[in-house]
Amino acid sequence: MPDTATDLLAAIADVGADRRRGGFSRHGFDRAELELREWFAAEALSRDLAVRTDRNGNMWAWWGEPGPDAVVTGSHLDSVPGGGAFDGPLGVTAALAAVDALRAKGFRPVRPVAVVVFAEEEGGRFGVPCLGSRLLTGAIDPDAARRLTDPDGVTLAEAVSAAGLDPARLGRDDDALATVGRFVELHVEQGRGLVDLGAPVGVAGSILAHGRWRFTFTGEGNHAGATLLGDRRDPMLPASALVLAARRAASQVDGSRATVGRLVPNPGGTNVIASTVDVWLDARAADAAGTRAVVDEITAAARAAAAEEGCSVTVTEESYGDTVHFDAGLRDFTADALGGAPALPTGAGHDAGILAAHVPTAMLFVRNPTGVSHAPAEFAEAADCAAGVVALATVLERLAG
Ligand code: HGY
Ligand code: MN
Ligand code: MN
Repeated sequence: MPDTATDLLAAIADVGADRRRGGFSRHGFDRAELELREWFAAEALSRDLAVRTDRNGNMWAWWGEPGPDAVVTGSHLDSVPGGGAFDGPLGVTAALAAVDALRAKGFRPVRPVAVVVFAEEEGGRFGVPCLGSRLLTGAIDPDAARRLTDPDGVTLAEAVSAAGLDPARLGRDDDALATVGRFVELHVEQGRGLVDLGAPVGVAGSILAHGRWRFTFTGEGNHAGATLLGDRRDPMLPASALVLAARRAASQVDGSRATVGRLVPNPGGTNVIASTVDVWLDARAADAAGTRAVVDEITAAARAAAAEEGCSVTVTEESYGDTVHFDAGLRDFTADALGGAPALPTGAGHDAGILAAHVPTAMLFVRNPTGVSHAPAEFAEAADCAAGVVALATVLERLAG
């Protein structure tokens, strides 16, 4: 009996387990993710899928000769810090299980089929989400990408070089892109839409516009006990004002979200007034205008708070992507193939959102009982994962048959 998607997830349940945070910390080209790459290559080879790693570190497992008009599925294996077990890996394991299911029924594709694993989808190490698919499609400047650094100061160029890739070759890969006829990504739902609809599987309609902005507040490092309040220029104050402004600004734009999940004081001593504080803002809305309005409001509040405390502030847009509307034809074809699966919007970004600008792209969602994601509690029932595999196999058979 071939492994189910859930069995395959169980096989990697120890890789990158984060004892301190809980959940998993698996980031682009780090030890845990490299171990997952080896696991994926072995699983693919055991299915006689030919594995190739492209110039940007994305892995492609081919059923048939790589060629134009391929039907590509897959997702990512990296996680957010302390992330769940399903976000990314479920799309990869379901793709492998779907290949098994199609083979078991004697299906022979007339188009090439590939299972892809995109690099650094979460941006958990180098800060830019969907880095592998952005590089593949030319959605990020390769020189800027090479200079991206992780929290330890390691550049992407150094990391990919250590992983056996040539950093000079990072960048748009027209040859790889030309093989993709359609892309279908299966993903655990990050929300409760399917729970509320009582459906195990759905399709994606759209992705919110979203981006990331880095604010650096600079004040004066000093002694927590010896420095009078009137003599302080404490960057923690405008940083705190930004956190509160994020919630306030987002509450004023319907359907938008603004989050600060990462705030790093330097040097970070308990009895030390910080000299600088870095704050990363994640902002999302139904469209570009909404996202910009939220970010502008937050930026104005941050600048005012910095001035009041005698601090300076710099703002850098680290990534941005407009609203994604998935190909209506492929969305409806997929929904129909599944007997009328519901179409859902999502606030979560995906590599499918990047590919959608280049090839007809669709997403399948698998029910998440709590809707929780980017946290150890993220979950999907085995029966719903199995329903997702059946759905994906059905869609792949229709597209590649
Ligand atoms: O951040 C996101 O929406 C995705 O999980 N990378
Ligand atoms: Mn994610
Ligand atoms: Mn994901």
